[in-house]
Amino acid sequence: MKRAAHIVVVGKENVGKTAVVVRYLTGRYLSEYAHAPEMTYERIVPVDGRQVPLKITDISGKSLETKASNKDFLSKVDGIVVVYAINDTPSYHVAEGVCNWVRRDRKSPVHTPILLLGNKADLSHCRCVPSPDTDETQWTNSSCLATEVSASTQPDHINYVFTSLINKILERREATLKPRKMSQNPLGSPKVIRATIKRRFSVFTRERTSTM
Ligand SMILES: Nc1nc2c(ncn2[C@@H]2O[C@H](COP(=O)(O)OP(=O)(O)O)[C@@H](O)[C@H]2O)c(=O)[nH]1
Ligand SMILES: [Mg+2]
Repeated sequence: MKRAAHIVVVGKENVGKTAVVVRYLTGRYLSEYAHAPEMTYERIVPVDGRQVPLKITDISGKSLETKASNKDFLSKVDGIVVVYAINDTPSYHVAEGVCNWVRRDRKSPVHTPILLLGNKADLSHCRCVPSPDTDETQWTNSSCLATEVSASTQPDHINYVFTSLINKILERREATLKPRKMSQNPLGSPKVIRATIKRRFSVFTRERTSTM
C-alpha cells in the first residue's frame, strides 16, 4: 500500500482522543496531554504481518464541522474515529451528532468506516450514557463499529479496535480498486487502444491498396 491510510479522530474536548491515539501509537498512557486544536501523526504500523503507512489527524468535532466546508476533506479520509467519554453525556451527544453528520454527507457507495469509541470505560461507576447494544467487535453493514474502551487500562483493546479499523480500510480500498483493474487489464489504457486500432486500420488500408 503506497498511500497512507488517513484516519481522523474527532469528539468533544477531554474525552481522551489524544490519550487513545497516543496509547495506540506508542503503547503508553500519560495522564496529561497538550491541548492542540489539531495534531497529525505519521507512522508505519504493523497490521497482521503487513507494514501499513498510517496518518492520524486528531481534531475536535468543531474543527470537523468547519472543515466540512472544504468539500474534499471527507473524500480524502479513509476512516473516522468518533470518541466520547462514558461519564460525559454532552460528549455522547456530540459523538451522535458527528456520526449523523458524517453518514448524511458520505457519498461513496462503499462507506467510509466509522469507529465509535466510548472511552474511560474504567470509570463505569460514573457511567451516564447507555452501553452499545450491538456486538462490540462486529462491523455493521454500514461500516460502523461501536465499542467501549479505556485508554488508561485497556491497551490491548485499543490496539484491537485500531487494527480492525485499518483492516476495514484496506478491504475497502481493495473493493474500490478491483472493478477498475478488471476493466483496465484486458484491453489496456485508452491510449494503447487508440494505437492498436490505428495499427490495425493501416494494415487494412495497405491490403486494400495492394489488391487494387
Ligand atoms: N479515567 C480515565 N481518564 C482518561 C482516559 N483517557 C483519557 N483520560 C483523561 O482525560 C483527560 C483528557 O484526555 P485527552 O486525551 O487530553 O482528551 P482530548 O481533549 O479529547 O484529547 C486527561 O486528563 C486524561 O488523563 C481513560 O481511559 N480513563
Ligand atoms: Mg487532545
